[in-house]
Amino acid sequence: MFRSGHVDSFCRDSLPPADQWPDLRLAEAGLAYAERLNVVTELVDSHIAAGRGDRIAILAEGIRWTYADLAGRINRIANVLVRDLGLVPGQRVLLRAPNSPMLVAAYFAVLKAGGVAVATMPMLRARELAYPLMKARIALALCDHRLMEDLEAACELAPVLERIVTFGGGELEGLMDQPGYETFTAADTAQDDVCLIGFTSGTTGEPKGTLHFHRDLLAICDCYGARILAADPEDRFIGSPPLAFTFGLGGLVLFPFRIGAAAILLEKAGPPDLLPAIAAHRATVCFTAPTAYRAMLDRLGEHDVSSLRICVSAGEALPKATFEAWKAQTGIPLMDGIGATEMLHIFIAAPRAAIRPGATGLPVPGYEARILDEAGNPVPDGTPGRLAVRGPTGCRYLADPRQAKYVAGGWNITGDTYLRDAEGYFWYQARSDDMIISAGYNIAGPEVEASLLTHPAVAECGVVGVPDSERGMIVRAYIVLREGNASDAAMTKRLQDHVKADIAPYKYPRDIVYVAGLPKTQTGKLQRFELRRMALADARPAEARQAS
Ligand code: 3UK
Repeated sequence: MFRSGHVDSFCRDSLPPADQWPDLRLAEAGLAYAERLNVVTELVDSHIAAGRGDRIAILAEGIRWTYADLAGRINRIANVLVRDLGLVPGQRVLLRAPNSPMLVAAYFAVLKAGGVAVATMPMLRARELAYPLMKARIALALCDHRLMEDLEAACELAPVLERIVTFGGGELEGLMDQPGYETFTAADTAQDDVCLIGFTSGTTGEPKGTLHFHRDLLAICDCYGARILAADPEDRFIGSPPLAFTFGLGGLVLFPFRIGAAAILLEKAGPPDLLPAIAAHRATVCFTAPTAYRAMLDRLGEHDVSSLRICVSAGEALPKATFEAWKAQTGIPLMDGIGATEMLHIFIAAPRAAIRPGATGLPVPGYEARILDEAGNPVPDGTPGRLAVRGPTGCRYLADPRQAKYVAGGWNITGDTYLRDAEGYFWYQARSDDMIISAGYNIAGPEVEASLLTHPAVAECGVVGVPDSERGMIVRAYIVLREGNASDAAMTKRLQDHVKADIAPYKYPRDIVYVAGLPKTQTGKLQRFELRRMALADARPAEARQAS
């Protein structure tokens, strides 16, 4: 490790023990960064130094900031952080706001001052905010003035938080306006100083804080960004993931800034908001989840999305049916990619010219991936097993024993079951703990979901195993029907026959439950554990009946 520029050593002291680190392979990935590195110098100030200060950096409702405008705001906020709020390098700052220009300026000001950004999902409530506050020992927060209530309530639960400064309502803006605040010298941080803590959405157990270095933010731009996405400076990036989710941070901010392109930031970015925003801003690159692409399909006709040229899907498996429908209606092949908070961004995806519909893709150049059996040995191609990856980024949890579960022998074990085909493409099967074992067969819930989604009556679905006295487990599908379809026995029969004709018949859902909506995480992922819980709750009376 290099000499740290941090004065507050909390993050460095909270890194995992050396023998639990993943291999971080920069040279092998063809990457080399200076020892002293502040990511904001590279992503923002470099454009001004190169005479590109007049290019558009950020577009939002009624806002148009050039790189020079953005750099000015960052400097002013960095001065407030250091001079008025006493921030020292290494100190954590909580950020709480919808995606907006001020959130980006505040985020980058924290990094430029050598602080560590901890962005949080706008929807989090007091109890959920208290956890990162305590875990990351956060004394200072910058918060959108409209979202103060829950953060104030979190203070009661997390007494470490000493100071909240609001923005959007004049408080931070007033402090920024002081004379002498227009310039700020970037903190002299090392390339391997921590600059952000990304908390996982915590589908099981407490959220995990993932530590990432200044250089990691560049590494994802220089691997996935340059080698797979291959956008250009004229592109305008848009999408839905919150910047607190590293999918959003990379896709909506880091990738465009690395190449001097524009970021379009939307405070509301559900499918009904995204389509008109694409049209209004003539967006060219879109980052969102498969569910959002599916939801947009139904309304594509009402908006002009002809400006789009690159569409990235991540967060959940992209079913072939969604790929095909989007291609048919827009002409654009959706670029699937698997990423993880632990890895910071996408590590398996395919370049546009080499997409195999239904497969996630190939390891992003700079990353390696392989499939292991339960004992940790590589399996032959075509055999499902645990996905292991390594590259320039990797998992370093903030003081967490679960580190030993995610990293083994220098490889990151993502918790996904995958298979690699003879041509080296990686095919998603399921989360490793979501495999359904029914009458001795291994059934991957997502494969049954992908099949159901090819039926025109199905809008959304989630498939889980339900305990069954005869088969151990049976496959149950929770289905949201498209408008105008009746949820009756005839529909159930039609859907079951459809799956039986489409994939191996033993995989068909023996049980179908119609619902109005599916439980989702704040990052938009289906909560299969919640479906399993619902299934168990229904199953109990039946078992009780059998017992009596
Ligand atoms: C699942 C996928 C199949 C997979 C993320 C892009 O999703 C992101 O990070 P999370 O930590 O979740 C990681 C887990 O999500 N997953 C993500 N993408 C895919 N499964 N196909 C995909 N294309 O289980 C993975 O282990 O929330 C995605 C960039 C940054 C991210 N943080």
